[in-house]
Amino acid sequence: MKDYEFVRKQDKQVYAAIMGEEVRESEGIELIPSENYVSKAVREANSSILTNKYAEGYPGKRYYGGQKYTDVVETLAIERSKKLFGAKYSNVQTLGGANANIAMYFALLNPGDTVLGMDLSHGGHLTHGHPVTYLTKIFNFVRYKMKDPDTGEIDYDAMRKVAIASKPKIVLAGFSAYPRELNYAKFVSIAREVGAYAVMDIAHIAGLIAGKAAKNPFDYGFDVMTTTTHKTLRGPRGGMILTRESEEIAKKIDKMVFPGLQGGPHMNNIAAKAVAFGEALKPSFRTYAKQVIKNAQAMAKVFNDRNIRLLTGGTDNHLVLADVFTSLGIAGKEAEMLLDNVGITLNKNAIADDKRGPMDPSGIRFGSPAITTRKFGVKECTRVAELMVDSLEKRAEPKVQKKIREEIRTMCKKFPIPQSFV
Ligand code: DSN
Repeated sequence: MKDYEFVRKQDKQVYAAIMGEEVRESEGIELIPSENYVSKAVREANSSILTNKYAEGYPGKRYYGGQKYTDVVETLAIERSKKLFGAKYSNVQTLGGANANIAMYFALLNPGDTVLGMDLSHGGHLTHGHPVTYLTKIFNFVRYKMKDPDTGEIDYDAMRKVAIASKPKIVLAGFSAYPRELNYAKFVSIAREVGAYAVMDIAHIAGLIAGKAAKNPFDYGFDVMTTTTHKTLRGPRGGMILTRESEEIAKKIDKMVFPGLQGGPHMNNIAAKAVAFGEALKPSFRTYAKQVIKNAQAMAKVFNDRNIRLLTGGTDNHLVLADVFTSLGIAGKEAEMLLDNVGITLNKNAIADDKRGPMDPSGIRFGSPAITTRKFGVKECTRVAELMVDSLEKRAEPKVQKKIREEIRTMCKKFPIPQSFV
């Protein structure tokens, strides 16, 4: 039976959209740093019959009968994730990264409590306290920043002063647009000094941590880590909350996820998480994680060599943030569109203290997780970055753009999306 055979016969409109996405993903270069390609095994588990089952509760403690197999898959996901991250407890039921952060806040805080998190234009995430979120009506968010956006070092002295003055209950590390590794020991020491929990949102770099290519915040004493499962970790769309060792914290988190905030867990998705975590435990995943960083650094080098300003000067992880407005006079939105036209997908992004608005920022954000899954190495990533800069610099030359589009199509054909990683 061919893939999507039943959808094809039954619903032509949905089938056409799925097929369109298949072509888009295989003929273009995916550089959005929060995206990746999952294995066929993950997709099969995700579309499995387990979607039919209600399983409120946790393994061995469900509200409804018929849980023989749901308990198997959830226990596998829990045990594998604990092993991957060195955690004593894991909750694999959160539906996404935002949900994981919301559950973590509600588990650890009372209304009115303070969270010290990364300034959003310096790389933090919406759920770290952006005024558009409902969270800011309930909790008080205060900020730390980079000392210098050209080196990326966090201003730990200022951060400590804010912590002492505002007495946060959570010191939150983590980001969605920050290319450097943090000084985890400093975070933990500030959290301990003010009696706060040290929490890290590892969504972007979870795969790098699991693949031992980046430091593990738990090794420095962080109490809790929240994450998505679909970015560098290369699992299905979803979230997870890991607790290093406190049973008291883990119990609060479990109770908050269910029944506090969610209903029946998506057991098909949890089965797919278990499969992905099984893949991440294999030695080949460590090779992948290291290559992700090498590839991002190769792309950053091209931008540096061509004198395009990079926030923090380069990257230690999977993503690069370029100030294309200052260097090339192109707004991030226009750069995103120009590159989309040649078959490269990335996103516009605010840069630190961006003078332009958030909907029309100065920067672009791109990264290597998806193309590394596709087996691009340093040579190919260097070429992709050269083509990006060429395309932006020669934006008024349609013939050049056409040639770049053709070269990208040829590269994509040479590196088909793999079905299996083990
Ligand atoms: N949308 C994700 C990202 O691209 O970083 C974060 O939620």
